[in-house]
Amino acid sequence: MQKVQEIAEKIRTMEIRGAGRIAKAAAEAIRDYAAELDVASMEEFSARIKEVSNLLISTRPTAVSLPNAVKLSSKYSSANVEEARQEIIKNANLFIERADKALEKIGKIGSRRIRDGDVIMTHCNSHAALSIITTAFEDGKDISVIATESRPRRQGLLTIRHLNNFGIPTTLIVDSAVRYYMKEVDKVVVGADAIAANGALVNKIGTSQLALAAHEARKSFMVAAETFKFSPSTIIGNPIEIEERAADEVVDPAVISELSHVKVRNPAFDFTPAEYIDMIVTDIGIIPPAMAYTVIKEHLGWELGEV
Ligand code: RUB
Repeated sequence: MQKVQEIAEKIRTMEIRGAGRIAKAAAEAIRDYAAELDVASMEEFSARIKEVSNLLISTRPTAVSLPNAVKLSSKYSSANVEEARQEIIKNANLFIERADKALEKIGKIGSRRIRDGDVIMTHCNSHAALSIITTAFEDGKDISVIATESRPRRQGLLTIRHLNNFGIPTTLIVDSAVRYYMKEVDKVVVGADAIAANGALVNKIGTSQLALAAHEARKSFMVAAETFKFSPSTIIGNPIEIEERAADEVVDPAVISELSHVKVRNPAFDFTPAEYIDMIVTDIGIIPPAMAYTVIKEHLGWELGEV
């Protein structure tokens, strides 16, 4: 349990971050917990797996990859502890393998849509979006990137370091300069924390500003998302919760404590409606946002159950 608690804390504090990475970390945590779980009965086994599943899911509320990873990894059908343990180990490993392969596939598929000479704008730090950009570059395309800082946590600094390691010419801008530079951009490529059944995207706060500016300038807006970033529960009307993080990520608490009429809001994600999205690059191919429902039904093994 201690190891799971440590992973959960790392996800909560964002030492492990990015929707894909937290999903993989959760799958690994469940697998390792199940492998060592010493219980006297099947009831106890079920209860303990449920407990760690809930703990992991509670760490960050927006990225649907997290509950999807937990659900797919902790699946078992046997009523025998040893068999159920092996099922969980197998399912978690399958999920981890699927996640790694998905990133590679998204890179290969998405890079075909990148042209020689393209200027690509990206936001925050998405491993799926970066897979497309670095694959295109390694395929010999002469591309450059405009990367946003992504306040308040400045994940853009991770992105520019990653791109620099590949030797990709990159410009860092502040978030408010997005519209100013959009005229120089050919394509926007971003990642996803969740995609709803209606094709709406949930991603790092500020993503919808990139989408609006791209729409206005008639630039193409691509989303890179593994199929496990699609949200099954949106089919039955559940909204996607937007995580609100602490005010001290935005401003020094000492400053605010002096200002009795001021409060600070810090939403971590926002919604981009489907109409601003040209394509979603997934591990099963490029789809229009209108196909989100089909992806959920056919690729997440989702059943309606009790509504
Ligand atoms: C990260 C973020 C990323 C998505 C996709 O937010 O919004 O764009 O998670 O990332 P945070 P990936 O830093 O708050 O976790 O493609 O790596 O899954």
